Amino acid sequence: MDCLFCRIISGEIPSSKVYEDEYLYAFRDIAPQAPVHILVVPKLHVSGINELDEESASIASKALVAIRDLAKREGIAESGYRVVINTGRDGQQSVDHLHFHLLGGRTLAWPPG
Ligand code: IU
Repeated sequence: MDCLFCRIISGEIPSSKVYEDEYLYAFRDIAPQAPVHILVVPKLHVSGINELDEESASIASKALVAIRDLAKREGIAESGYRVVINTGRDGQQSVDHLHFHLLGGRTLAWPPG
């Protein structure tokens, strides 16, 4: 298994876990870009949006529900937050296992760089 996030999900590499269920694993980003920076990752390995199929797309929709609940729990639901899926080279995706960034806790700039 050479996928970093698969190794984090399996517990082989430690992480700061904030949520887990049958389909998803969420942990604090090791290099946070905002006071709240959580990665929500489907346990099923899929490289990114381009590789989504029916099963993984259904799990990705569960990630949105988990993000809704995490945002509430982290106290950023009312002030606002951003959900990001970096995709491919130009999208600055660095880990080829689909993941949602949940960013909040400060006013975020727009447009992104
Ligand atoms: P990206 O969208 O693929 O660029 O996001 C990968 C994220 O994984 C990035 O924000 C990293 O800081 C984060 N990360 C991590 O949390 N733990 C790690 O061991 C490694 C990367 I490597």
